Amino acid sequence: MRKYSFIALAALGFAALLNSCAKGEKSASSGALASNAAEKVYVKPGTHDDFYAFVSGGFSGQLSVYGLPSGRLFKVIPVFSQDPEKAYGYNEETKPMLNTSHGFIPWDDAHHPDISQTNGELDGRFVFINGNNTPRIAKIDLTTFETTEIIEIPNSAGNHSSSFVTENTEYVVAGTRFSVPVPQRDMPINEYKGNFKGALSFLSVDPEDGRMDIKFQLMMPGFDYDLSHPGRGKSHGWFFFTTYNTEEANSLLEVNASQNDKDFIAAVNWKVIEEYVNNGGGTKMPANYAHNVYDEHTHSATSTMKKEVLVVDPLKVPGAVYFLPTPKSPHGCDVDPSGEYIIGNGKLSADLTVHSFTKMLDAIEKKKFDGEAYGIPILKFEDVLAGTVNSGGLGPLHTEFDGKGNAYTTFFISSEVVKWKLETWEVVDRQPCYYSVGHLMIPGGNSRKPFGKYVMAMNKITKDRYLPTGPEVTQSAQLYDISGEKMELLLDFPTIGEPHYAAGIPADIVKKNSKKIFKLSENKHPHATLNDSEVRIERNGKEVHIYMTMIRSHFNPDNIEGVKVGDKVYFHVTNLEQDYDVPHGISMIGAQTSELLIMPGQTETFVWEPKQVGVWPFYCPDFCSALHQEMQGYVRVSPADSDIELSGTLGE
Ligand code: RUQ
Ligand code: CUA
Repeated sequence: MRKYSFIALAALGFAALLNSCAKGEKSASSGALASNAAEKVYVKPGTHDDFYAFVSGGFSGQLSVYGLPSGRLFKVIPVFSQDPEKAYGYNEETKPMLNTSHGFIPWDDAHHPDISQTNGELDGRFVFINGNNTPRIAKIDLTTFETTEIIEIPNSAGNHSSSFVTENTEYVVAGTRFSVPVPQRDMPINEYKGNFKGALSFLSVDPEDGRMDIKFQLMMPGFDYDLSHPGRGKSHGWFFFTTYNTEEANSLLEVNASQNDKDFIAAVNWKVIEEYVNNGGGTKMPANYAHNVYDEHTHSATSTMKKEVLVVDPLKVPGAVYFLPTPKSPHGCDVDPSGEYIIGNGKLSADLTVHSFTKMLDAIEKKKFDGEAYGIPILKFEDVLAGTVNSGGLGPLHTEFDGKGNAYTTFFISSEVVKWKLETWEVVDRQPCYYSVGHLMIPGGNSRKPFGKYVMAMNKITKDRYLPTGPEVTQSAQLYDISGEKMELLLDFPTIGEPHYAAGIPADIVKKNSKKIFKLSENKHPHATLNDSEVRIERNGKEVHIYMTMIRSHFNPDNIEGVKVGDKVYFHVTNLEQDYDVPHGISMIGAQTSELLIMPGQTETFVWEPKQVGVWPFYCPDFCSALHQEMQGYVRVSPADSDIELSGTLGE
């Protein structure tokens, strides 16, 4: 029976989508005409946007940086994927960033960026983001906008309920989507039920330098853990995770994981577990995972394999975990700025379920349980329910808050953003999205202090919204003004990859800390060439190391002889410039790595393995000065048995 109702719901949803597309077209154009939408997103040439938006790239594995309200793209920060533009993952310095227990993995699926917080407010120091595919959490430093740390998550798979930070960035949290055998082993898949486990990982973040470490993993029943958010204010100390597939099906999940009328939101009291762990609780379990750290002074990354992780059994910590029944395979799990309301969006439902933190504590205190799952107490739905939003939409996914008592929920199937009021649960506005919206973002929307001026919707499908580009068309974001009673669509702009979540922050918090150059005096790269007197070329068997400098508009040296076929040539190149925005690049014909783009004061290395005898040019690929085209040089490559001596010259 259940199966039929699910299919009916999906069909209904499809009809609703078609409907809303047709309706929406009209209201959007009249909306734009009726106001000064263009003016509201116009950022005059030479002036700055009010907000940064860090938008996940989904299957591009990267994070892009946009300005709001203009929707202008400033930078794509390489995180989990190699990037030839910046040589990330290609040069010798950053290759270790992509090391994992599965070897060098130069791709991932990046979903949920979240900005570091102090006292529940955005502090603009770091952005964290998860890699789903080969479970990893990355940290991006917002002084350099570079990825400076990646830690692999063992015992995890499809790292999706990640990476969300607690109120003082005590933890960045990573929950497994797929449950797996822990430890991994060869076993029949159909013995999933009762045997697989779901690890929820709490990564501590050092308050001084931001260094991450897996503090503990909570070993939960074998459900799918979809999304999560921290408690804040009164609920600080708790973390909430949506689950689906509490049926523990292992095949045809679209039917078999939609059997239960309610799945759970898992409420985890991390403070109690932290105390338990600090007092010696938990079990050290053998593991194998990479911890990769980029050092700004050596301009280089190191990768360390870790061999142990601390595992906590929830049943051993009284008061650590409770289940809140939540209808219809909930996806988004969002907490309002006060910390009182926990919203579970049942993606097969039309209504939103809002749980009350106060009621939850009360029910726990009175031990009003409705059974248990694998020993974890289940609270009674009615006892924790704060209210239901009868939305009239279909397929609710994610909710954000404006800090003025309103919440905004996306509906995938009916393709719209719905505005509703906290506490009265009444729907007050709705606007169509083009089309099939997933996440939405209000700057600071996952904090105690949202900046409720704009909401950005991230859409899965664009169809006819842009010029066609063959079968694959862009995905996109849409910006709405939410400063008034009614939301107003202002702008469409294309995104890179599939935008899942985004994190926004007032520009002023970040831009004052943005680094302009790397100081040469602080360059501790082991192969740096800090002035022209250190320029040299050394041979070590078949390895040749060229210690080279660059400054407007030449390389030193620019003529190199004595390299032989079969050599492995390392170019260690230092940019001696100390002015803002004067990078230089170097690219070598036939090099199998990418070019390098080197910032002022920085050193980078690439490897070239010449295969053919000849005189081969290299050049600077970044138009750095009026004489940029003159910034070039040659390497003479002689036969393997040649006895030409290594030499490098400039101006001779
Ligand atoms: S998901 S469209 Cu990967 Cu955050 Cu909800
Ligand atoms: Cu340096 Cu062009």
